[in-house]
Amino acid sequence: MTVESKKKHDVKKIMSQFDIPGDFVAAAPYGSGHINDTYAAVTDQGGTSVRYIVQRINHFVFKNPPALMENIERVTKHIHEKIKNDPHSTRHVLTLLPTLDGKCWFQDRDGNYWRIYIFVENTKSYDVIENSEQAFQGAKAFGEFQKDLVDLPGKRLNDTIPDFHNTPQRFRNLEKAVKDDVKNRAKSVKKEIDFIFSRKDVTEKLLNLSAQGLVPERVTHNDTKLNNVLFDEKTGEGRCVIDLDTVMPGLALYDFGDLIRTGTSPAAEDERELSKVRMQMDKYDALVKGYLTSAKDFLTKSEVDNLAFSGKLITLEIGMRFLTDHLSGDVYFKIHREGHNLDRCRTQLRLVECIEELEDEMNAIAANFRKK
Ligand code: ADP
Ligand code: GN1
Ligand code: MG
Repeated sequence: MTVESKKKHDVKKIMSQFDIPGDFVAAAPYGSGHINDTYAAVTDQGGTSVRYIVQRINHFVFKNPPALMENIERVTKHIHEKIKNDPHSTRHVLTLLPTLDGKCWFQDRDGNYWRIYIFVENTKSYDVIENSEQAFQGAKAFGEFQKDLVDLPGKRLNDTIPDFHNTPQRFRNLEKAVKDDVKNRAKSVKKEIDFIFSRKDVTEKLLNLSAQGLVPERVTHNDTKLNNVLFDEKTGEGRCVIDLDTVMPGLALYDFGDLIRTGTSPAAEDERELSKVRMQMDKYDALVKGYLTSAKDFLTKSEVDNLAFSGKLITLEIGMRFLTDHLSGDVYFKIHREGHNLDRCRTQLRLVECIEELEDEMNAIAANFRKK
């Protein structure tokens, strides 16, 4: 957790730099993201309350916020253009508010970068999935998001975090954290370290397929945990994909893998009772169905063949990242208690085991959908 993230921010002053009508009423921290500082801010616009999402971009994590905002501006404009005749378009894709001088971000005197989005009202996001329909809708929304970006014109998007899903690199980062052991914690997590180190081959498979040209680079979201999609409160439809900081060149399977990681177990990411972590096959089935509903026309055979594997890969990768952060003294992910990153790591590793137990069955489900 960075020191800046503990500071209180003057959201009213930040908002005064943006072209927003009405009067500021109040602002409060919002959501359960691990990275940015997010506020919901209320304005009074002629007697009507209108809310906005005001976010401080974590520039410890994202080293070049203007390059990141350039990506988000291009991507959101592109999708807005596609659905411009939809009267509810601002419910389906994020909408950035301009600053007084026409930019989409503002830098304050302390060097913090800020952006403001229209608040998508009457929606919900779920940290833990409740039913198969949500799994289906969430996966369909992320598949559609990838599909919308297949024809994004212009230059390659900026890499907002280089090597973000380079799993072998994440493995090496863990090896280094174990070696450095700055907090003297490695001894107490030997079991977790051994679990990961014995799965080195898993970390290399996707990049090998990519090097062979079997899985292509695409524009992907790269952080598709299910609380990064907003569901319509009334219809349950999952339509507005949020948290676009990591939208950049990537592999489609990174996105599907994170859907498996976050959409199949009934346990919270930081659950301490590991027996609650389970692979629920009905949710997995719904994820495959939802994702392929949107994505089957552009995916290659190798991508579809590796849908189940991607869940094991990404769950192991995020487990490695939580363990690396635990060993490094909790410098990256926001934590809310001692050992929080270790608890998060343990749920991931348990889910990897569950996937390994059911991998053949999971592969059969994906293969079955491919035939349809
Ligand atoms: P982080 O990178 O920290 O996860 P997010 O962009 O995901 O930040 O935002 C944190 C939370 O704020 C989300 O999980 C969601 O609940 C809420 N949120 C973000 N953007 C919007 C929006 N435009 N409308 C409504 N809620 C939003
Ligand atoms: C972070 O930003 P948020 O909370 O949606 C992280 C993801 C991890 C996730 C684990 C930029 O996502 O990569 O998978 O936590 N985002 C970044 O919950 O590192
Ligand atoms: Mg988020």
